[in-house]
Amino acid sequence: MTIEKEPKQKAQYDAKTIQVLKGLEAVRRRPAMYIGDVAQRGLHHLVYEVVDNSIDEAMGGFCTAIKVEINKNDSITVTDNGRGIPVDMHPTQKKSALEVVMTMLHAGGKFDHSTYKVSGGLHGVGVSVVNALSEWCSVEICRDGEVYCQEYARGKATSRVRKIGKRKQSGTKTSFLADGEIFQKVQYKFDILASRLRELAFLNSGLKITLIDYRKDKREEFQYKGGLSSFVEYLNESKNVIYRKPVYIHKEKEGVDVEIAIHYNDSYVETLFSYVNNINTIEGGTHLTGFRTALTRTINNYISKNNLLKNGKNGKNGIGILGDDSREGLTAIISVKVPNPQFEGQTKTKLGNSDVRRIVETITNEYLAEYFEENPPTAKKIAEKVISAARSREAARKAKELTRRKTALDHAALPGKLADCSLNDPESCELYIVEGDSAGGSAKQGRDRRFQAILPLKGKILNVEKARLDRILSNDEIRTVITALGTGIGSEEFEINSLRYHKIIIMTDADIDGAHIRTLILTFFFRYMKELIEKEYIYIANPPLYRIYKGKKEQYAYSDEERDRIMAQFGKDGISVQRYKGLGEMNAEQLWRTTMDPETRTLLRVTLEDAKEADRLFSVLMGDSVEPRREFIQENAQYVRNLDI
Ligand code: 0RA
Repeated sequence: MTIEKEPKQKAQYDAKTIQVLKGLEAVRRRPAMYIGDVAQRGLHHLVYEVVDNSIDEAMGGFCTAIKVEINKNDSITVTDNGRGIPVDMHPTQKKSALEVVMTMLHAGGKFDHSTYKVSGGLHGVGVSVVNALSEWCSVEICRDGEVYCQEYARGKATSRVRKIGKRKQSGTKTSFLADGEIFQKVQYKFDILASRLRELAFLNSGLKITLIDYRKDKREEFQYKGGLSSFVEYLNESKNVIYRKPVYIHKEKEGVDVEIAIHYNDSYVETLFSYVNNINTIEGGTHLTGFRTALTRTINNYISKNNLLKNGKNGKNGIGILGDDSREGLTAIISVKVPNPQFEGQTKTKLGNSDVRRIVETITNEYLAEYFEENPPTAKKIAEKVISAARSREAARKAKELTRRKTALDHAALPGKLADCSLNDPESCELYIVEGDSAGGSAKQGRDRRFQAILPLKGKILNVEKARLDRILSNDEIRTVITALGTGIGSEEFEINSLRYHKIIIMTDADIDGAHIRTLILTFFFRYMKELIEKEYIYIANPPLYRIYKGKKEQYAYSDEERDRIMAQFGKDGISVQRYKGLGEMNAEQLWRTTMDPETRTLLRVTLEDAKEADRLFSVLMGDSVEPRREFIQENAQYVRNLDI
């Protein structure tokens, strides 16, 4: 998860306003159409686009190593040892194939013989898009013992394809500098690139991916012989698994390659990620449906066959096993490679191919049933875990009923501590979740009561990482939050359309306790109301750290650098600096002016850049295992202090 500044306006584009333009001009005119945005996300997307081409080559079995270098000036170099982009004359374009791939929109696919090429969506727009959005770009290709190269500027070739030497090893090396005229800021984040490259290494077992950062002499190598098994082990690092080795399935059927790794742990959360052709299918789709159906069915069959539910048959007299029960404490990855994926959904990350559902379902059913027969101790542990989940679901249902009654939308049901706003339209309404009654009091006084609601939280909220839903719902602070939001909770009940505010702003002190409370609240949203984060409704308030004043002059600083700059401006004599240790030190008027006034405040927006890393991070920070947490905090001392998750 990353936190970035709230954008002042969202990029808008609609099909009618798009001019049909020749070549790459269109890309430069409307970059967001091709790479999503021109902020951090889009910038990193350029790297993925280039790497994806090398990954395609690896999936075809022609490439075993990829190197990604962040150079000192934030240009990027991607090198692979594949066959090299063809350089011979293109039959119709009268240019070398290389030049066509690099300078013409969507030319990439035409050459590509690799089976699992991705079509549509954000990925697969082609390396020409990267070229168009780069100040300069250069490609070096080794094929048939020769080295060829060509250079470009803002999408246009600035040289011919020429031979520059001899080398035996084939491959492609692409370098580019993202265009400062297009991107807000050309500065890569090592961790963002690292987590995508790590993921690609998990998804393509054996492939070696190296990331080198020359700006700070950092280097990391990702290579996993275990593929998805390594992936789930990585995700489970700070959890207690209930059997030793992940259940691993890898089969091909009707041209669809299906790979699955399953490892249960003793927690109560489900961590299930799905991929199609290396793309994270955030919205799921047929592959995920097939897997879920088969998992529940196989476990259910095993339980009935072995008569493990003592109180009668499933669904009769006793409890039945539902899908949710079979996924409590489950960490699993499903990755399919499909020749012609149909992507659907709002973000084009939902697989639509209906045959894939049947294929995944059949493979999972067959393999799992066999696995359970051959590994009774593991099967029994999984069954017991699932049965216990079903039993406590019953308890949770009762607790939930209580909350639901309280969630009814009439005002009387809203928590007494909530100072609601007068407007009703969720889109213009904001909820401030504030640490402590005293800051809550200032916020209530200082706010614009038309559209700002204040909910003070006293003390710490429950660590949801260590509790089941029924216990979570018996926690007063959490119940208050759920009721104020109006959405309800749980897979059946959560209803985003009932959300009463489209900005939910967490406002805590800038100290360790504040960071802890913020993490607890974020963990709760991440585990139980993920859609709030996906829809980017969650924000973090950014209160000032210092007040600098001299005579009548006064300014607020939000970082040490800003403090120093203001102090230099004011001059040395008679200057005073107040360091804010908590929100409570500001009066209502100051709090409004520095932190709550939409005209002047900066909010930090929480985005789900990377659900896998966020998942791991929350487990590490909030889970039981001490060792990974200690390691993590040592490695990321700075990171944890600011809690930039
Ligand atoms: C199409 C055909 C061939 C290679 C490639 C694409 C290719 C593209 C990229 C992009 C980055 N690295 C790459 N490596 C290979 C080769 C066809 C042949 O040699 O027969």
